[in-house]
Amino acid sequence: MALLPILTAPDPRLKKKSKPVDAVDDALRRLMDDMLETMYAAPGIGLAAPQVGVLKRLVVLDIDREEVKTGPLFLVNPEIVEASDEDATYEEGCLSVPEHYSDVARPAKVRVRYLDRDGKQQEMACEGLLATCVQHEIDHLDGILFIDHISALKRNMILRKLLKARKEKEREAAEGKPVAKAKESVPAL
Ligand code: GNR
Ligand code: NI
Repeated sequence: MALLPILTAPDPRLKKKSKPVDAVDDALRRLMDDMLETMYAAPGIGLAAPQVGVLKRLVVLDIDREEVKTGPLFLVNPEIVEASDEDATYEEGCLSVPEHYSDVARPAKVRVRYLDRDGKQQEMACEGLLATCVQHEIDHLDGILFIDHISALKRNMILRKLLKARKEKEREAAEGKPVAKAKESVPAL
């Protein structure tokens, strides 16, 4: 098992359409296990393969709330086959859009068809947070982030902040953070 680095916006790989998985084999199961471990460590309730730089239609999920407890779920080539007319709004976040949250309206109930960990076709009826999360993850497979569902003004503000935070981090890494050294040097003054 291994923790995988999670890509953050703006990253061109998060905007790409992922390719269908053609075989559910041991290599794919290994990737799913690493994704699940990465998701728990983050922590998050879902993770799509493109978030770890793998452009395959693959999602892991584990929702553990009072209303919904799913246990770990592995969705290969997931497809929405039915969606309710009625919408539900949740405040969404994303591991690829760290520290930003926005209300997003989506169909309140969906039916999803997918291949499970053994490559067997399954269907699952989803509502509440699970319905939101499944749609959020399938969006990732199509290069769509939750910020693509909000106003351009708000989206661009978030993207600018993420870019600024990344540049600051890169600059600190390049200069070497002198925190510990500065403290040590105080008594010597
Ligand atoms: O951990 C996550 N929480 C979350 C909350 C509301 C709506 C969607 C999500 S998914 C997110 C993890 C993530 O980024 N998955 O792609
Ligand atoms: Ni996400």
